[in-house]
Amino acid sequence: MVTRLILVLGDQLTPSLSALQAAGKGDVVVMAEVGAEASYAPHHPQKIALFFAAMRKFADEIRALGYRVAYTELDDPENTHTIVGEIIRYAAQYGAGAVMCTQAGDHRLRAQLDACPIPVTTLPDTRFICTEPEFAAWAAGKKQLRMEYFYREMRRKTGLLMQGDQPFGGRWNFDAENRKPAAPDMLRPRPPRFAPDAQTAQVIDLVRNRFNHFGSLDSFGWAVTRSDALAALDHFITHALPRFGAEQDAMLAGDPFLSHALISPYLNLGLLLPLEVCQRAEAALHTGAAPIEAVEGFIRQIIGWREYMRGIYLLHGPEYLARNALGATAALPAVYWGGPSKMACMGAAVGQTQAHAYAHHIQRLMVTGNFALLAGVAPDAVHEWYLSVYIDALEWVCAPNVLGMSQFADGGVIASKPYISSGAYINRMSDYCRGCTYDVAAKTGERACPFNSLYWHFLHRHRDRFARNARMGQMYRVWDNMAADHRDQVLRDGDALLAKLAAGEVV
Ligand code: FAD
Ligand code: DLZ
Ligand code: SF4
Repeated sequence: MVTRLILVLGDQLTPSLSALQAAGKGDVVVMAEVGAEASYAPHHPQKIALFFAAMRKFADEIRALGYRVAYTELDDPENTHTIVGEIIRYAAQYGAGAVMCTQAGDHRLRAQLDACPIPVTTLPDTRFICTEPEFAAWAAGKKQLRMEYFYREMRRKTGLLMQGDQPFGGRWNFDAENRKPAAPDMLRPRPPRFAPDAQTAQVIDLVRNRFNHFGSLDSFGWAVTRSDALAALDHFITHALPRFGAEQDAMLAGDPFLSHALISPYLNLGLLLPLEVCQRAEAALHTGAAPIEAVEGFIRQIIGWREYMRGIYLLHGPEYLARNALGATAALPAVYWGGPSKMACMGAAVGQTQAHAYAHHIQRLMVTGNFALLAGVAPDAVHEWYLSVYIDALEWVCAPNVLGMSQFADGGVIASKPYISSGAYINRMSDYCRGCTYDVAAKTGERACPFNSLYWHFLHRHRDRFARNARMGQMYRVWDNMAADHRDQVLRDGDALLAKLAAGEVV
């Protein structure tokens, strides 16, 4: 029988992966740590360490299941440092004439595999709930796509939180009960930290020596096996899920994690599967361990937002990455890479990102994302930053979140209006402003919170695009009713802030 190579990528660490299920006797599984994947963006060192450590553990796990595995370590002298290079090398070594793999998540890698001189057969990635053709069929002919309706389809498809054909509890969405502002009693027991074993410690040393990227390795405590990822999930369901909904938008300077699950890297690497995660959350509802608003909110993030983002990314193809609907061109301010800042919220969000490769959704959307959008930063630079610094960042999920949801660069495919706010929102949802050099209540002047003037400056400079948006008309009416000299001062302050940022001055 002709030997085939079964390529397993770093985010395909699932024993039930379609390519592994289709492998036959004699086939060789190829896994490779390569420079090209570790540096197509300047990934946070914790992210590289997580991928390599989890890949090594997974290779051991499937060897124990009986697979033949050819594994390339990063510092293997024969390493060609690209995925296709490693396919060619192992094909020669094993006399293989064909490759099979589960379809890669990113357009980037799909294109490379399409151009591989050895034919690559791809199988669908069945770990997702919605298939690529199913999403395309759902989207076809619709003028406007909305996540909420897609989510209902996924509820029907999975049977999650359903009673017959009706939503459990009589409603599809319990968001009205969620989103409480920050309060000191939201501090929760820290999420579990998995002390690196000798093999993972070796990977951490390798990454420390080889990659000089933004981010610290010191706090590395991510699960690198499925069993530890399941323990992390159990910890979340027991200790944090009951409070998840109410606290999901809150931000506290003293707690980077609050009631968040910290499972996105495990889902994205394939250590956990979306359906099993949701089923465990649903079980907590039925045993009375968590309320409906928490469980529904959590399940919506996974079978709703996560699947929807993937669907949009695949539907729009690689051209989506170049979108820049608002024509933003500014450079990313140095604060994003750890430079000094007088803004307490930016300092906190970037600081915890550097320390843990993690920030939760509202920090990403309403602090760092909001600031980049108001400052007119080029969306590809914003995307590169998010793709680099977060532990869970893969292009298929990062690009629609950054370019679509956060930066409105897709012109409204994902968000019906831009996610922008003045300092008042951040003040309401966090305790950051108390420790800030700026005054969140001041609208103009040197000490005024930068979000305040930049918010109105953004609305003013994009008036033609947004004034007729039904969800934004009220804000334009508020602006138009302000005294003309106040508006002029706000715009002058906004100009001055943008000029300072352009000159690389600390804001
Ligand atoms: P929780 O808040 O506990 O949520 C539970 C799960 O829901 C997450 O683990 C995640 O799998 C899923 N989820 C929630 N919201 C989203 C969403 N918008 N898109 C996809 N999945 C979602 N998520 C990534 O996985 N990778 C990224 O690169 C990424 N980049 C983002 C960039 C921006 C600008 C924004 C606003 C959001 C981004 N997200 C990304 C979505 C979200 O912020 C993270 O999934 C979440 O913070 C992960 O932490 P958690 O596991 O504690 O999540
Ligand atoms: C993110 C990542 C990193 C850092 N390194 C590797 C690697 O060395 N080898 C590998 O197979 N995968 C890695 N990955 C995950 C890939 O980037 C991911 O599979 C693609 O982006 C999905 O298309
Ligand atoms: Fe951020 Fe403004 Fe609050 Fe300072 S005052 S923490 S800049 S929102």
